[in-house]
Amino acid sequence: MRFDVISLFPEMFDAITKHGITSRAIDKKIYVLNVINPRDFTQDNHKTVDDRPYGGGPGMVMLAEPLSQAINAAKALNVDAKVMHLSPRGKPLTHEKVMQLSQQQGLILLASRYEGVDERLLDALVDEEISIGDYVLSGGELPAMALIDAVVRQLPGVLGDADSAIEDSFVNGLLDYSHFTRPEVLTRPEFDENKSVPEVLLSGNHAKIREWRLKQSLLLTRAKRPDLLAARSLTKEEARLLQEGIKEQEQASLQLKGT
Ligand code: 4FM
Repeated sequence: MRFDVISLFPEMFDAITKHGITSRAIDKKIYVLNVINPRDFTQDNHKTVDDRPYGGGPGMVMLAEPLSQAINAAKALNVDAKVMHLSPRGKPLTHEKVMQLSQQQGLILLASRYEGVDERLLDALVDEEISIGDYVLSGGELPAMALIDAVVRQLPGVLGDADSAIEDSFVNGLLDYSHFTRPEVLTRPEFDENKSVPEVLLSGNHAKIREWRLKQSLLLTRAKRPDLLAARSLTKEEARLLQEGIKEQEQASLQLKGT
């Protein structure tokens, strides 16, 4: 897959090209990331990329001219790619949308800055607007990187077995179960010594461990993201484990209250 990103801050993308899974995937030639700087397409001595808004008001607006040239350069390198603008006014980025984008040969991502972009540029050259959430950031670079990271994780050969399993747990509409590692007892005062690692995880009984984890996932999702549970139907096993888990939690809380 090929990403061409339009950004005034190309170095920011080192965060994903130089670190972790997204860096490894470049080494494995699973995807290519190229950043195009609209400042390189300016003609004036000051390399101007923005100007004051018509009608007045605070802040600056990105000029259509350098942006259109940058996008056209990206289109020459990434034929047939859709141009996506990262913006709070866009459609929410969801797991489903990420899966859909991961089927594309290439994407062109416009990461804008300042208070906005000349609307005529958006009308002429942007195919789709995407938002990563209902809050305002200082630019589209972090949203573009969030999108690239989420999409690259879905490309064949990127995730090892371990990471794939974590992914599966959210894909199935439930939160991941809780994890524990060594040592078996934590002794610093900030840790509750009575909260030991669940026995079943030390048992080596893999059928029981699987059941415990599924029950944990169901209980955690009910407690932290009831909306996810409401949007999903349960298998017979899941319904049984959830009911068992709720009863166990009720018993435990009664014990604590000393009844
Ligand atoms: C976007 C700043 C456009 C300036 C932004 C301009 C955002 C989000 C976001 C900041 N993008 N989801 N939330 N961008 O806040 O996608 Cl002109």
